[in-house]
Amino acid sequence: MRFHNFLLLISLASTPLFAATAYHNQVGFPTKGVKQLAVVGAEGKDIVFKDSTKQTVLTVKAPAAAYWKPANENASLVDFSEIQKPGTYIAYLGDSAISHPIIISDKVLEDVTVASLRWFYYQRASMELTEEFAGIYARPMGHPDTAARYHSLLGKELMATFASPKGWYDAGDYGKYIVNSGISTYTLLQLYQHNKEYFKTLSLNIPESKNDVPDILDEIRWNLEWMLTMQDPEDGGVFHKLTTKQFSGTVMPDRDTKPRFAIGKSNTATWNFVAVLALASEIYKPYDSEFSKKMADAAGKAFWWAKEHPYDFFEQPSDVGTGTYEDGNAVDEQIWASAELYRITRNDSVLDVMRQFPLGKSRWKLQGWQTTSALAAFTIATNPDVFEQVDVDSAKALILHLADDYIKSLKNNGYGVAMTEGDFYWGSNSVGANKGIVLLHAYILTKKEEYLNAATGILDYLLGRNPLNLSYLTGYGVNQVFNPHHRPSQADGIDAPIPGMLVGGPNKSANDCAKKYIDNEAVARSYYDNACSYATNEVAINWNAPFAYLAGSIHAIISSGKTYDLHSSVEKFEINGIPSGKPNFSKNLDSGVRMIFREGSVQLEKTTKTGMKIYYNLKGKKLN
Ligand code: 9MR
Repeated sequence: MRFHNFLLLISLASTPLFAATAYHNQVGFPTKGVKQLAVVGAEGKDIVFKDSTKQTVLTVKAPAAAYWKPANENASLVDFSEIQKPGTYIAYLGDSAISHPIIISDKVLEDVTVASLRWFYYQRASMELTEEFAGIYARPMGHPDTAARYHSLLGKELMATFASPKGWYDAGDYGKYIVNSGISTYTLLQLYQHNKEYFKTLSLNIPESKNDVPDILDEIRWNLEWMLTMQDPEDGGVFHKLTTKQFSGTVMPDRDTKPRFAIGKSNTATWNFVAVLALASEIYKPYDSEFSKKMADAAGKAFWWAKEHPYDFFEQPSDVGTGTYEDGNAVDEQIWASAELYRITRNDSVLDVMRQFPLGKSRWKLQGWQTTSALAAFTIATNPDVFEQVDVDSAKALILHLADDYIKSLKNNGYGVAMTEGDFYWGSNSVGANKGIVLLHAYILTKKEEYLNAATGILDYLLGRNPLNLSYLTGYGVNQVFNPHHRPSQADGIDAPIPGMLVGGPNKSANDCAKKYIDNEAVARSYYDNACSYATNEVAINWNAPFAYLAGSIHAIISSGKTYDLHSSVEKFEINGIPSGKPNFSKNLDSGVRMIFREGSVQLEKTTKTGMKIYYNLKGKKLN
């Protein structure tokens, strides 16, 4: 009889009666800091945490299950922050192990920070990756870009060439795009700026590791040097991108040898260039004053061009098929660029340009390659000694409004992830990571733990606390993504993809081979781990950068207990030739405007929310 009961118990343990699944960060948790997992099917039951010797270290009653719409599921958020001893643990429900190994260690977040930053090295154009730094992923140099051409619409001499080497490949493709590399570079510069002490000594094991400059700055410089080559010396405007005319096949970088062209010169690229180089010039000054001055001067020159060309939006030429990074609204870039340039120059006419469009409610948007007001807000709010109170107040309002909105979305959210259904578009993982940055900025401004904890929840989501039970970072986690859309990883003949890449993630509108996986009821499941899915499984520098910020800042904050000093002094630069006056830019035309040829003249076309088209002449006078 006894024997019989024992068998019954064993069989029960493997029946659905006890079946529950715990979703959690599969890479690990720092010893301090909040630790949570989401359990489906365990409401009110005891979750028992055992260490590697099977000793129970903590028992937590799973709280009432709560719904999280993107997963279309009820889950209980179980907090085990009390465990603060490094080690490996397993969560049990009854006799069943319901988690992956739960790792508690002060190294784990540093590991993923380093991996996600090292990926930028793997993305370097114009450089051979040697075994010493790239290991099995060593490869020949690709894209020297020493004789790039100008697309015919730029109106340059037909056979003219220019040198545009270095920079990072944008994503799974080999293009280099100013707008996107700009925000990526900026995010990494901020990561350094906000956690200087930590990053000063962090080694990335890259070719420049032995010099006296922090490795993260050496890596960022690779892209800054490329960005500088994209400024047209004739007028200071910045080319939009440098790519082949069409995407290459799935080949290694050195096999993509078609001519590369500077394509378009745009206001968004130029403002973006100003913002990034202004911040960079301050950060690099202690290490290389000449390089720093070069960047500050380039930013000043570009500012002048952008101001004079408010309507020069990028338009994809008909013979080009590479990424567009198209944006019919450059107002947010104008605010961002002026805030950065004002910060280092204190030039009043730059301040005027910044204030032309206030950071009012219509600009309370999450940052991304197309929306940059929040970047301006970060800078203004965190530099109260540079900007006036009225500007600081509206910048703070922007950040705290966004952050509080994300906190609100955590109420009755069983996964504890501050993401909503609307976030699951192309690159949703970066939407999460960028929300994490906003939350960390709110933390810098207020020191309220709930912001830091919410940011940690998003990091946990990316590393496994999601309904697919998947770590979205290549090379990390028990159950990790394996087949990203990334040409080198697809073409190198090595099974495992290059480590440290964050894939785009679930996308409810994916229109590629992932289409059959779209789950309209549970959008966070709309994902396909297959290289054919660029819309859910590509990688990109503007997704890795916010991931690195999130993991790196959380690690630095938790391990040092310190955050960015709001009153650190700012270097002041003298830049010649910044003209006074605001851009000739009508307020009415602030969004969705493009330049077209119509009825025999160049006109501006604005599409209203209802789809109606309104036409203006170049001075902003309404024509219909
Ligand atoms: O990240 C971009 C996403 O926001 C757009 O919806 C998408 C379609 O235009 O393009 C993404 O960017 C891609 C770029 O155009 C080319 N390189 C790969 C980028 C990531 O997929």
